[in-house]
Amino acid sequence: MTQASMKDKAIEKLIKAETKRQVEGLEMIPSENHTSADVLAALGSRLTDKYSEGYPGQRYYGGCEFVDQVENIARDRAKELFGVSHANVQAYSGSPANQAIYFALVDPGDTVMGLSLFYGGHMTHGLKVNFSGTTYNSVQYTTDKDGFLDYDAIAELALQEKPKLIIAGTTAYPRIIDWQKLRKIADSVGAFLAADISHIAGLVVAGVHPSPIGIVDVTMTTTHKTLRGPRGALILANGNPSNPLKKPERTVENIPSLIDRAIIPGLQGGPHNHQTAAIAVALGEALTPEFKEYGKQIAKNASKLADELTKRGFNLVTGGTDNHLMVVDLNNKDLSGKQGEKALGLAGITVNKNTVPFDPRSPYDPSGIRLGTPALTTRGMKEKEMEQVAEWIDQAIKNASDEKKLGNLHKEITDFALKFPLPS
Ligand code: DSN
Repeated sequence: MTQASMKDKAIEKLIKAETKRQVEGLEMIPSENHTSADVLAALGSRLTDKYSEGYPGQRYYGGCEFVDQVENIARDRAKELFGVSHANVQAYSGSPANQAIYFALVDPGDTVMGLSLFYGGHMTHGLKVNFSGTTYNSVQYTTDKDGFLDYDAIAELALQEKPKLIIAGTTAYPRIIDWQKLRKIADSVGAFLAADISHIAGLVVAGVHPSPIGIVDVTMTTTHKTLRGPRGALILANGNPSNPLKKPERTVENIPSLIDRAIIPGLQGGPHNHQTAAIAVALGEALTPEFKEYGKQIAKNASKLADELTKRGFNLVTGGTDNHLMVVDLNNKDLSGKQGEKALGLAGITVNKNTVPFDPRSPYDPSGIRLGTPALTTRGMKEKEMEQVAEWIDQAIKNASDEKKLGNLHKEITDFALKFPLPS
């Protein structure tokens, strides 16, 4: 999409440079994607000018007749897409959405349980330096030595610590999450169970990953990862219709009201209406049969890429992937994750350094890299292209200390990338 000309040349230049970087390279950070032109148009609209604290029909500002309709469309599409009776679409992004879940369901000092960031969880799942680890008594579970969730160990820890809330979700876990097993664990100690499906929401929509809806008490997802929308988040639940004006008791049935009250007045002010409109557009796109095909192709591409990397001697955490991402341990390649990220970046392949389970190295320079296929799949790449991508990753890692060779690879990759335009 061509950018409208801007008066602010300093920022315009940087927007163009970033667009060129995306177009000419391969974006393989698994939490990133390329949005449609309609999503971008909604984000760049006059809706950003409007204040509308409250919810449709219950606002604290005048002039909300159109943004009310926008938010209702976004909520209705979220409900239809995930099969729930209530959706809150106002959280500014994933971390604020998780904050709202804690705010709604537990009190400061209560025990909460989540997967450690260093084993594939998220900061907001109880990291000691995050609000979730400082406000609450956070207990963290890990994976087993091979990187798989160890449900017996999680069950034992839950019995020992008696959390009031278990937040289940991942940012660097390549396997299927067993929601039923987590439900049993939560029930064994009477805890609320929240699912953070930010990474896998698009796969859930496509039927590639089981949905937690109907099993967990509340589900959160960001809208900008495999769901391919703008930055933002959805909080989804079933239960009594929301009454955000009345403080309800903390029961599963009251979760819609508890969440709406946690967002406003609990944590946020005015919703970002341009973002809500863009979320509505993305959810409309996600409701199409083409999106389901897209979600399936993401997983097929990841599986092929994992096989091709394994053939080339790469050591994948858990030995492969069932979803959109993989974590590669670079120890056997005599490179750190930081060195791997840099070498691949110089070749035009963007990934991020990542810890591996029981990583002996620091998170600032861990042993692994994390990569995935959502953005490449959006550009129309399929299994055939994944073979080529694996070969380039191998070449870049083998030549990590040769900047000239990496520069040449970048040129080759750019010629290839230009054949797969971003959405227009
Ligand atoms: N930062 C996101 C990711 O990259 O997975 C999680 O919020």
